[in-house]
Amino acid sequence: MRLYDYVLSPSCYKVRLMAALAGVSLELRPVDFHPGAEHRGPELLSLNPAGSLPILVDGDLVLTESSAILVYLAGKAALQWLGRASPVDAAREQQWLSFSSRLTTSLGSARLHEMLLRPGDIGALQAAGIAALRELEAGLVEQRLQGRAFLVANAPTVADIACFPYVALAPDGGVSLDPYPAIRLWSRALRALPGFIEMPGIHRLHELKPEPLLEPGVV
Ligand SMILES: N[C@@H](CCC(=O)N[C@@H](CS)C(=O)NCC(=O)O)C(=O)O
Repeated sequence: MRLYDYVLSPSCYKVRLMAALAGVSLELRPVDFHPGAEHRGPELLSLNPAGSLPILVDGDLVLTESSAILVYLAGKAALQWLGRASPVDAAREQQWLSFSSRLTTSLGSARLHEMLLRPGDIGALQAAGIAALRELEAGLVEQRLQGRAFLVANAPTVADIACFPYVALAPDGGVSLDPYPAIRLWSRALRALPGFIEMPGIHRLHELKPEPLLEPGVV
């Protein structure tokens, strides 16, 4: 499988991370995203008219959209990463996969604004990012109260991988992760998974802070 990849793209990192966790080996095809904008050139637009990365090619199959690629990798190599134990789990997985695109358009756009000087209303992007983080924090607190350490179940699913990178990189866009202890514990749990790989440039300071106080009996 070939991944059209940009090393500092959180969306590409989702795919690299899922592949590493699922034990799938990828052939990486580096794309000159910045400054070359190769993803908007004729070769890559013929694969993905939306002009975005990642793109996965597996034989004749061309897949775009990171969430779809995560589902494909899990379906091929790691079915336990699909939250399909019940209709509720399947629906929750879809809910968080959809939610992950809000992280991309808020925290991801704030990051591009701050790091690559992309135009945009940084205040509005940060506010949207903070709203999304609060929603994620509330969801994770609710899960912990039910004894679950991840977004769908007590084991990670593609939904966790879809949400993790843009959250972990929020400080690049000027959004602090300090107010979110449940996000901190969730990030740590993901980082502790066998096969976890880092993304260059991802911030770890948030996760190195002291343990938050938790209610007794909560995981
Ligand atoms: N919905 C897409 C969004 C991916 C995305 O935003 N990718 C960024 C790189 S991290 C991109 O290609 N942006 C195009 C651009 O900024 O020109 C997905 O999840 O695959």
